[in-house]
Amino acid sequence: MLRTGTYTRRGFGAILAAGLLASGLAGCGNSDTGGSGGEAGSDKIVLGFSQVGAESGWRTANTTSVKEAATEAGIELKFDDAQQKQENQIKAIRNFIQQKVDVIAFSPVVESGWDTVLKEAKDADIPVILTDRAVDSADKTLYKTFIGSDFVKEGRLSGEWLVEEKKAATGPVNIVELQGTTGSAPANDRKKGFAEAIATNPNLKVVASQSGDFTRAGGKQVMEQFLKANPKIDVLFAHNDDMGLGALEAITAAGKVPGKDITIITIDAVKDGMQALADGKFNFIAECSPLLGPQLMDLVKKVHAGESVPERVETEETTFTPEQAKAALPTRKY
Ligand code: GZL
Repeated sequence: MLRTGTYTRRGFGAILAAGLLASGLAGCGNSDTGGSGGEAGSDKIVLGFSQVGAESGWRTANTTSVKEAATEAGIELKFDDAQQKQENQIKAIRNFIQQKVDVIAFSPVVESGWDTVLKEAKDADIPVILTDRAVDSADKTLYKTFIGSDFVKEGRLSGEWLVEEKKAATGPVNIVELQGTTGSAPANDRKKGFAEAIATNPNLKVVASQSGDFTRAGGKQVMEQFLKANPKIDVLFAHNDDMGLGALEAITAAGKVPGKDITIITIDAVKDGMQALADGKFNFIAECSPLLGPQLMDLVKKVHAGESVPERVETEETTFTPEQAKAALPTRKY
């Protein structure tokens, strides 16, 4: 069953269109990108958006940003929550094609397996924008642009901070790693960037690495296993705040002090993560901004108008220590 919500009353538009057609007053309706052009008589762009799910604080903030920006931009949004299942995203994209939306945007839950459905969108002359996560398709003509973060850099910044933090260590520093969703671009790339950075210090060793699927529950469950199997854990590197927050429960239940007995590094910088950092339970966060909505809507308008857009639009990001988190929290948008 498809979880699709339309953020304007399309049914009302159909009745209006029938009335206008009967009276010969109907507007043009169809856009020049093979789309429906929104409600009859309006030149609203119709955007079909397939979201990964609602697995983390980051995702919730990203969904809010997309919905608010669509309203602000006067774009009719058809939104689908795929509950972290690729088959649901593929169904949603096919549904958008059938409805002849003007533009499709989506955050691919995993990197692979998109070529067929993206070819169907291309054949239907509906442009596609990748947001947040990337795909590994060799054919770059299957989408117009990508907007999001450099995940390798986020992993590298996390590793570089740890190298500096542990440079005085004379013996092994055992690291456990909570990976994001298996096969997803952020999980693959953050792991890569972190591993490259810590390779400069042979004392730093990842002794266990497993997916917690970007959720708090997953982070807690896998951290419990790590603690049982590894007598000496010095560092936790979690690919997002939510898995780190779940791991906090397991660490304290095991009688250890997070931020002191175990150094904790995470990525995202959502409010709950920043609070844990300010409280000294986390030690470092690399930011990954979910506020992609406004830039996405600008790209949607340009792509719909047939204007050229950059191949890749990267978001500005930074990193935080506990002191920086305390200063940033009062004005944090997400
Ligand atoms: C990153 C995004 C990741 C976040 C997680 O851009 O895809 O997915 O880091 C989220 O919190 O679940």
